[in-house]
Amino acid sequence: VNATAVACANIALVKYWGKRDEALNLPARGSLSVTLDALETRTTVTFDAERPADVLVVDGIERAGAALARAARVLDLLRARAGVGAEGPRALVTSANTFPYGAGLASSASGMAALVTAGAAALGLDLDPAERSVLARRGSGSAARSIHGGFVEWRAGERPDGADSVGVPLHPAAHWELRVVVAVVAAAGEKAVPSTEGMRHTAATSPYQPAWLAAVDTDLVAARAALAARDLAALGAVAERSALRMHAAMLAADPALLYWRGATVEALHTVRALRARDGLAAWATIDAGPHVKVLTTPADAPAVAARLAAVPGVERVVASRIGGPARVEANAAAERPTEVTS
Ligand code: 2P0
Repeated sequence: VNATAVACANIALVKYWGKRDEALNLPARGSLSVTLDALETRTTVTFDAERPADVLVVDGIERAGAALARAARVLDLLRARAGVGAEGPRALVTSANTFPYGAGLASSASGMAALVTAGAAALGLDLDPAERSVLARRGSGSAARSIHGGFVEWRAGERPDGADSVGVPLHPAAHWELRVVVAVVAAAGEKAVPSTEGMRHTAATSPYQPAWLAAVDTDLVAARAALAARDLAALGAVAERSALRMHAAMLAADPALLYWRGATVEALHTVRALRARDGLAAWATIDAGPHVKVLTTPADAPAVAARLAAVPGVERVVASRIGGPARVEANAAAERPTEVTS
């Protein structure tokens, strides 16, 4: 009883930063993302009645603590959904990323989406994408969006049980050929504050959090319209201001939450110069880490990538297409997961 699934990371153009319910991962507002084809997680889930506890192996390293707890929480929900209950079989989860894990590149989104998709298949559950989105959300909020491909909105929902807090596909990847250039910034080995903790801290101490949240619904309306009209200047402007307002709220927390490095700021200046001086399509967004992601066109992507690669402190650049939905891999049964000892 095993299955393998692949899911892509996503990058929010209208950001999620704040919860109305932490236990259920219900967001204070909606958010809107693009799926990134180049940032992918492949996960195999193997249920085994003989296994005493769930085990999580990511990129060849056995993980404990918060990462294992999150995976086990989602596996518990899947076991309950399958009717095998608390005494059901434990799982070996082996996961591999095509990009750095836990570095502010949305590995939790693709990881949880792949885990839910593979876990459901391994248990013989036929769950529709909305149901998988709700389960993935319980593992990590942004994972609700990684179930779908293309352009996705995570509706905040209204129900206290979170059944309507779900990722909704707005447009498939084919709707609009865009590129996202990811500038990976060296973080000097410093461990970033995890998003869950960062959101809690911002909500508790930042006087700007209410102003940040008040702006989100307007941005969602503008982003939906820009997407439908394929108006990149409008979409880029929304994305850049959403990211910077979110970071303004973080910076106003006490003590301040500062995810940026020097290269982050230099990359922002570069993006502005690419637009103003060179007339290229380039709009920046930044998540809970130092990396800068730039929304651009296929034609401008090479120039944007070259200029970002030349920014001191940028380690490398990855240009991504818009990705597809989380999916089960056909010949999963033939694969044998590797046992890892810690
Ligand atoms: C986003 N981020 O919309 C925002 C912008 C980071 C900055 O969603 O606590 O790992 O598991 O729900 O999903 C990252 O937060 O946090 C995130 P939890 P998650 O992409």
